[in-house]
Amino acid sequence: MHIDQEVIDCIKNARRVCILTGAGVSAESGIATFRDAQEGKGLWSQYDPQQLASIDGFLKDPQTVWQWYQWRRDVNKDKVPNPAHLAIARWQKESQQNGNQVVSLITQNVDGLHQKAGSDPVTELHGNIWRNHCLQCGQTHQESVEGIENVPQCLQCGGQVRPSVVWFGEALPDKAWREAESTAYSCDLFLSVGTSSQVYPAAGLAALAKSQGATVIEINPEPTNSSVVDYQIAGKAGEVFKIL
Ligand code: BJW
Ligand code: ZN
Repeated sequence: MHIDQEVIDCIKNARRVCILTGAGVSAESGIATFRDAQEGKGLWSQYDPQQLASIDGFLKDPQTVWQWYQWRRDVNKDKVPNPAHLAIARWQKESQQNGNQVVSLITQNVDGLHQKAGSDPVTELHGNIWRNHCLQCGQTHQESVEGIENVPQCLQCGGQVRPSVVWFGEALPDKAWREAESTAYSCDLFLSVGTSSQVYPAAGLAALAKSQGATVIEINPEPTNSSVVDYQIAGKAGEVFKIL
């Protein structure tokens, strides 16, 4: 794989880098992307993920949605970070140590693999699949839910326990969204990695960065052709980050 020197220079010379990752960054760890799921691959292919991952879907049929998340947790629990997660974590750490760049990481992923790779901090826009809370009172559910097939009840109020992810029709966590907006607003390089850029408001961050003069680079084997992208690197994240 070849990457233009101009693009490499742009990455090396940036002062404030904002990285936004999506499901594609975890594809090489063996975690199916949302697009894959929609195209009907895997055990739950008869269900529409857009419906399962929605507040309406949970209210209508909490048991099915809960079981889908239990299945995904089971499939994902032994997955490990790939070279892209590791390279981003190393880049972040090195930049913190020598202070030449500020590298901020925002992820739409709920799988926790950036943290497993050692990235810190990580701004989680869509929550985390390994946590649960009560739909009714918001109380964090601390007990292990491994192997639990029925929607657990909140110990505090008896409400339904749900995964702490952000569903369609729900607002993003306030703090995470504010961090994301301010880093996108003030970066000079915005790196969009492994996202189809179809889900808002995350998909609007690149345009926000661009409006403030940042260069936008996209890493995706299937470029999105977004009009805000200045440079496309058409490759798998793990392979691209091995070169950068
Ligand atoms: C590789 C690779 C490799 C493959 N290397 N790349 C019209 C306009 C604007 C907004 C809306 C609208 N209509 C409706 C909305 C709102 C809605 C929305 O955006 N809908 C769109 C579908 C249009 N958004 C919301 O509801 C959000 N909330 C909101 O707007 O709040 C305000 C509000 C409140 C109340 C009422 C109304 C509004 C919430 C969005 C929450 C998204 N949640 C999910 C589920 C998380 C939990 C779970 O996992 O179950 O988040 S949906 C799903 O999509 C998940 C992802 O984080 C997110 C983004 O997907 P991503 O990461 O881009 O993955 P894919 O699969 O789409 O793409 C993978 C890419 O990787 C592909 O391009 C591949 O080519 C690439 N790839 N291998 C690099 N090796
Ligand atoms: Zn409760």
